[in-house]
Amino acid sequence: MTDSLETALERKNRMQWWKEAKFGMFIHWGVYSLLGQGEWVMYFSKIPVKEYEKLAAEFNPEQFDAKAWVACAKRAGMKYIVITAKHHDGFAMYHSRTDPFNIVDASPFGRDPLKELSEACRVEGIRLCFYYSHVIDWHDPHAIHDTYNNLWDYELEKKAFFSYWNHKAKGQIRELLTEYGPIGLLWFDTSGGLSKKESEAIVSMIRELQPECLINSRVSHWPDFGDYQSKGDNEIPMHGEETREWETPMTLNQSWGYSTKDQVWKSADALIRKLVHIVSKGGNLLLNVGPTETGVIPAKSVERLEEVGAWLERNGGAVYGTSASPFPYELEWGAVTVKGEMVYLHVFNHYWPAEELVLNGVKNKVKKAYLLADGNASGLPVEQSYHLETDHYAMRIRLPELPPEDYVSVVALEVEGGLEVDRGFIQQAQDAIKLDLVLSEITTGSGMNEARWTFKAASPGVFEVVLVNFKKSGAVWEKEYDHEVTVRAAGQTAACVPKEDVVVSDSISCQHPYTEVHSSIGRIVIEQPGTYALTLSTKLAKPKPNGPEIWQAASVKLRSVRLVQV
Ligand code: FHN
Repeated sequence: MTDSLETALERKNRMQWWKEAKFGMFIHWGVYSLLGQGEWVMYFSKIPVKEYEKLAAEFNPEQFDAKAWVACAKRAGMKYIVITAKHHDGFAMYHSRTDPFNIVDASPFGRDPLKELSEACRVEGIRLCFYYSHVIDWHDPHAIHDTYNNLWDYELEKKAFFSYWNHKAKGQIRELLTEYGPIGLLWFDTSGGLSKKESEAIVSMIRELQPECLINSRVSHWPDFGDYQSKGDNEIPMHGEETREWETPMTLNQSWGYSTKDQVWKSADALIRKLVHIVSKGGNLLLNVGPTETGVIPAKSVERLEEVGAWLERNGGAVYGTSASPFPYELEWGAVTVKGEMVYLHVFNHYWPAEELVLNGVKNKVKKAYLLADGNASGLPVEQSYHLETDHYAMRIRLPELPPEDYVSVVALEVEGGLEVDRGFIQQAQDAIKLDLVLSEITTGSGMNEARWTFKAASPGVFEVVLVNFKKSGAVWEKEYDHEVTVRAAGQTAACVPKEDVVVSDSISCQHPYTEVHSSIGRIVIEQPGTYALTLSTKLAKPKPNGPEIWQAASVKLRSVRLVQV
């Protein structure tokens, strides 16, 4: 890391609270909440600055209650809050002395919500963090982004970037770090076009003013700058995709800022599953709420958050402070987290098996297994075996007939010694063999690329070869898959031009604006248990891009190949 001279240990200590926290509240709130059309309304409707200023003059969120918001986050089991101190509309949601376009000077409200939040967070032990749109600013005549500028009021040629940068952006970042107590992290966004020198200047200023404050990757020029990676909006990576700490910013419906039209809410069930799924891959979830113009978090958000919090209240031991699953692939039935000698199996209730849960690949002896909901009361019978000829570890855990928890029921395993598992691509019972692109060896060629994995099949049979892709809304599938895709394994070849065969409606790792699409490529037969190589040839098998901010990613993203036993 070039942004600091601190040691690895110092950095680890600085990140510790955030690593343990796992779950934070994102808040998108501003003048735009008045219109109820999301936070980009000024840009999409080309609202002139003078008109937008009139809206600011009407913004009077009298029902805002910092204590209630912090209590809501706390009840949800969230450990930090990231609130928009200034979004792309340029309006500061605090009393800025740098620029009068702020909630105290330009609105009748006359209060500083960030001051009130900082006090409420301090009392409740929640870390307060600020979102700051450092490059896009549609109010300031001189802000320049490489794509999203206010060109309905200002001419690009007349913009003097440094006048915005040195005065407003840097001045406001300084204010946020000097007037609101200790700040957990600064969450930068949409940095398009920022030079390395500029990113470095902000990072040094932050390090000087609050050395403990974390910085997300969207400060730009990641991985040189920033403490952890913000994934794309609503993006959940594949297992092992990130080697550094990461976080998924996620919407509760499909919007960040308050929207009256958007009623596509994620259920509490989906939210809990997504949370444990993210944590099992080693990430944090930053879940958004968009308060109204009156200063209230919408009831639909609060209801869901309360359910998540109630679940975490009982099962938080399997979430907070845990580390990622050692299995390098998704598990159909749920997710795995680890803490010391404890292994937590988060079983999704709709996958609750009839009698037993089979988990292959665990090498340690399981000393004890129980349902977390029972608080260690009832031991569950466990049967473990090792099959030398296939080097295969099997484990069967007998379960009660019905899941004991709402939505996701946790089976706790106490293992002997540090957990050791077969980290290869092995076959899990009742599950497909899942080969994620990021963990393949990729050879790039002229046009066609080749991804290669080695996997272990435990039970022979016929396997459907399925390609898993995430498709962005509006993307044209045929433009990406305009060629034949070939899969070779066990001396056989399956090939075809992939079609959108199945659209998965309740995908665990895929959400708006993407949908998960499965395409059948053909079938292969595996005659014997054993280790096999699989190669996939397609233009879409691309190596992981190195670092840049990904908030407008590819229209069709190839994720993995699955071998589904038929
Ligand atoms: O343009 C913004 C958007 O309004 C929102 O703030 C999200 C949150 O991650 N960030 C940007 C797009 O990535």
